[in-house]
Amino acid sequence: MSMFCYQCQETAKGTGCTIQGVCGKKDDVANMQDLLMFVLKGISFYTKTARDKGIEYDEKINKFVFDGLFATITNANFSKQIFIERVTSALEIRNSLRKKLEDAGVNIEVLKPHSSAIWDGTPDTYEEKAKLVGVLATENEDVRSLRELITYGLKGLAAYTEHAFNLGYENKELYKFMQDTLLATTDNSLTSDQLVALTLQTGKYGVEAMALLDKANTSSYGNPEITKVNIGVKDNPGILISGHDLKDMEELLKQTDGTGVDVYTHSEMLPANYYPAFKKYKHFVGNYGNSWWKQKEEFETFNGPILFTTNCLVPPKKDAGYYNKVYTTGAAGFDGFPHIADRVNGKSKDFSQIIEHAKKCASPIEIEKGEIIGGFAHNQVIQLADKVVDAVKSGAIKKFFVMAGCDGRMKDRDYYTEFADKLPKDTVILTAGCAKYRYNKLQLGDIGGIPRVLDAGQCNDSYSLAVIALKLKEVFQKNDINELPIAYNIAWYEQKAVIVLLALLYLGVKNIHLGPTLPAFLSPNVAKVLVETFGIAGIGTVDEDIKMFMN
Ligand code: SF4
Ligand code: SF3
Repeated sequence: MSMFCYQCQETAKGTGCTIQGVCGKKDDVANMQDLLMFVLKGISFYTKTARDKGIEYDEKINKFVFDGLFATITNANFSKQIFIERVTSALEIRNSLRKKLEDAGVNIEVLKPHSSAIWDGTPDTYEEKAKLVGVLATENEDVRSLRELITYGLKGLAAYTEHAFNLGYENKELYKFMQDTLLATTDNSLTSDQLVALTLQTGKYGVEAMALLDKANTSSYGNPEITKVNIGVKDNPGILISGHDLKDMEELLKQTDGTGVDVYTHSEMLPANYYPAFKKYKHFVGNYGNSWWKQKEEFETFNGPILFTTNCLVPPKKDAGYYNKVYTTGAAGFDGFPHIADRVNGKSKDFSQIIEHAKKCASPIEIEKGEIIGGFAHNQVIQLADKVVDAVKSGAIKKFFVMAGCDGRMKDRDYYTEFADKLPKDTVILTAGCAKYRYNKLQLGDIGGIPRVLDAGQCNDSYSLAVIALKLKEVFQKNDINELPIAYNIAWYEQKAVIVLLALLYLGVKNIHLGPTLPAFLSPNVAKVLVETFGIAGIGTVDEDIKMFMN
């Protein structure tokens, strides 16, 4: 075994990647990510101590911690170099914070710091140390399971926190929670019950992070509105933007305006098409392609350069035609790909390099034609509330199915296409995240003008689905969200889906079905707790599941 990672749904053999990631992450990168996680815990020890003692520290440290967590999520960053640099910076930050506390008279030794707060090394020693501090360093499988469940929730939380931060929205409680909780994962005195409670707390902060990001997005770019998104192409060369960061989207649209270069969204960036502030750009053509795992074919035909603002990046083959056309920015990274630097002093990122590159490329080859409809975030749906409520009261809509989450490359996800297709015609799918690509191009029709697939947006816009559910609870005067005619059949892949799941659990949603497989990081005992306390279940066959849900 040269690495160990089981944080995503596609982990090898459903147990863990031990030689190389199914995602393409090499062992050395996986190990550097583990080491970064370790040192972030060390930093968190000192930030917590500083807060406890009322000693102020540089705000940039908060950002460093959530940035670091974000960079380790599945398919975001494959750059060994970036992780080595981050570990080095993390050690410097940690050590200077320690010095600051000592200078203020704090006796660190009596606080019995965890080894992550003490260990020091140089890049030539990182590899060796990394192998000792990974996931398997926690021997008890139930404790490990709960610690990792919490940690993956924190990674998702960090991603949403970062997007909100980029738009100038902060909630300092989130920083404190992330750091205190990272540190709590090193605390051997915590009982399983306490860790379960911390899992739900993570869900609580997940709700807050999603609410913050919702506020950041809608205040900056307006409320998403019903939109027919073009999936065909135009004649100009284009840039394809992928990932989740809307600030990058805004700056790219501004900088490409009038250059003769068009902009297309890819995968999780599709919902950018729903925002009023982006729609006004004539060179914003629409969406190209499908969810992340089809990128190897779709990037070839796109012809122009591709910008990754976050996950999901699939490492391309060296001989891929688009190999020299991929750019990363923010949390995304890949050794050898140009990385567009962060904003400095409030100035925009500089996308000129990728724009110049696009000008030299051919225009995209059309792979699809037509439109898909979306933009059903909470504000829009609540405007349609009367119509929706009438449809429920008249029996025209029997049930809603929340099918939010992620897509993935495994064949067993055909389940979701078949499930959507076979659902009775008096049901409506509420979706968010890239899971939608499994059914958003099926012709599922509408119910009295309400489309049968309502896409709220990106995975974080699952928040909208929760707001809609809470609104329905109010309208139908129910005491419990679980009394509504809403079923939850969620697809997960990476750690943002973990925070969405924990957020739903925190909101009291029961009987969530999670697929296509349950997480490998749930030990049998932890899975049992989730089943018994929250009614979590996996999926079966499409026919049996539809029957079960409709009863
Ligand atoms: Fe394996 Fe998933 Fe980890 Fe990649 S992120 S190494 S596929 S478990
Ligand atoms: Fe998709 Fe990667 Fe999760 Fe934001 S783009 S949902 S998998």
